[in-house]
Amino acid sequence: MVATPIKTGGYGSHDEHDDKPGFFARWFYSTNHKDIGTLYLIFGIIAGLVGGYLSFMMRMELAEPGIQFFENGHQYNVFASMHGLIMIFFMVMPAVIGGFGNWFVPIMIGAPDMAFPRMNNLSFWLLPVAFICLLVSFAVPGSASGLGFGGGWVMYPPLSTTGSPGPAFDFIIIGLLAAGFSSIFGAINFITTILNMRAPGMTMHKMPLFAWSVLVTAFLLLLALPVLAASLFMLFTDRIAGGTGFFDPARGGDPEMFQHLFWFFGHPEVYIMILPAFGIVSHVISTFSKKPIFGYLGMAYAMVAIGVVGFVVWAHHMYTVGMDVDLKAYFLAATLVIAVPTGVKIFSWLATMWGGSLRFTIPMQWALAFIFLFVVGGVTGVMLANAGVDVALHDTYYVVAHFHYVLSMGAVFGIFCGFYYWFGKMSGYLYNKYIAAIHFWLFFIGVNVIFFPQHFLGLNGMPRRYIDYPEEFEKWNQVSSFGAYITLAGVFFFLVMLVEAFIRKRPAGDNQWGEGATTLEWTLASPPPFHIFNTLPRIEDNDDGH
Ligand code: HAS
Ligand code: CU
Repeated sequence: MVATPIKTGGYGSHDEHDDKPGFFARWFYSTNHKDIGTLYLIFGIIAGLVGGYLSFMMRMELAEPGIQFFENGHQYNVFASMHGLIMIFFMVMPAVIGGFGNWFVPIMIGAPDMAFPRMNNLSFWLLPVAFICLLVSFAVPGSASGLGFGGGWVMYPPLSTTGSPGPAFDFIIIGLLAAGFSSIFGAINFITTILNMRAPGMTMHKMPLFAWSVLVTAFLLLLALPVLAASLFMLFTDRIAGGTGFFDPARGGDPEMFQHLFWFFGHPEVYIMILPAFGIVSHVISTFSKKPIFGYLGMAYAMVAIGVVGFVVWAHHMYTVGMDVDLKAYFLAATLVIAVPTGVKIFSWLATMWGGSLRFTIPMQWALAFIFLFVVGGVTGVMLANAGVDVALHDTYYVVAHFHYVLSMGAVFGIFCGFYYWFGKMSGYLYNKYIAAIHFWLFFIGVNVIFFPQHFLGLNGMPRRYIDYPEEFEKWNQVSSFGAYITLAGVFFFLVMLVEAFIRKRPAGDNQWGEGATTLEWTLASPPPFHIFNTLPRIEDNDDGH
């Protein structure tokens, strides 16, 4: 008699003959850093499509003066607010930290997995819950003007207290608290893993720069997110019946305090989004220059410096609240200081390429575009840091242009750079480089056409967060909206690239980036522990005559 396999309970459908988990167990109970990383990336892509849809609708609306198809200004503001929150908390952060961080930090430092694999699972699964809360908020009453919360991603009171009495904002509070705890748990996990689980020989000063970037980011998360959680909770107690009045001047509170609390989180948050991209770009630049990264230690400590100084510059977002001129002078000076370590990074990337044998592969194109566009966004940041200038530019499209150059073209280009660089490693397949090139060029042209004209709009005084504008702003708005269509086509080709690669299933092999590069990609940013690699790569010139 042949024994029929018995399905045991517990973790579900284990096959009798190997311990490969079934689909549900593999993806829902997962404690494997690679599987969790994959989940984060898929989640980030989905959230990115939702956030992208919201932005596309806004650009359609702003393509000409007058109100096109939104019900009213409130609905537009709901789209703007949710676009910001979704892109930040559900697209960029999950992709760079949860996705690439989970996938590659343990591998790079020679650890078997993350330190707390089950907490890792919790970190991920809090996110879909949080995301659902945000989506629900679209559909429930916000203010007298309609459904949803339209007070901006910065959630300033009184727009987020008496201005939005409906449950829409409560859902956002719950959602962001969940997302915040997800990040805090993730940060604890990364810090513990990196500090305690490095392979023998992998000293801090040998650690690949991507791991360094995630370590610094994790400290920023650990110190900044609790402040966001606290301020959200204070909003919550202000809102509920007989509220606390923390931010209500009529009850002795101070709405400006919310801004301080928010930006104490909010400014480090922008570096949370960009530092992992710095790490990714460092690997890609050195791999495709066939040279070790220039100034390895300087690169690592520049990130540490950005992280530290990033905590003491927050009020450059608040120059117009009427702060004391001495205080403005301090925040101005402190903010400018950040351009120094950032410059160290930019010039080290250039020095890495200098004299290298460059290969303009798809990830390298994203990396080069990253450097160029991030510098554009960086220098407009330096202009905004000047308190006197910012009084004119605050809350105009100039600020929108600035932060999209560092985010839509900084953080997002960093994400695509890493995605194409590691795609073969993660999926095992090769992508079609022609489709990928179309994706890159449509995206590169598209985002520049969207956001470059917004500098002009801002300098001419067009305020942000409005559904309508006077006719004088029409020309550049039309151009900007046209850029959104180009970018949308780029997104389409990204999806085509994914589908094609997974249908064709061309094996990537061990050597996707050519002779030496497979080992180079792990080691150029630092010397590796000998037992992870059989041979150390020889650094040599390309054979194609360069
Ligand atoms: Fe920013 C607003 C200043 C970097 C994201 N930023 C925002 C907002 C976001 C954001 C999302 O001081 C809007 C939030 C909102 O909704 O209201 N930002 C800076 C400065 C830097 C900077 C000085 N930002 C970022 C990064 C972000 C980001 C990175 C996300 C990824 N930002 C501001 C200010 C505001 C602001 C004001 C408030 C505006 C307002 O009114 O609301 C720096 O970290 C940038 C450093 C990088 C560089 C480029 C490379 C450096 C080189 C070295 C030489 C450069 C020199 C400078 C000597 C500087 C190559 C030359 C100066 C020239 C002008 C040519
Ligand atoms: Cu800032």
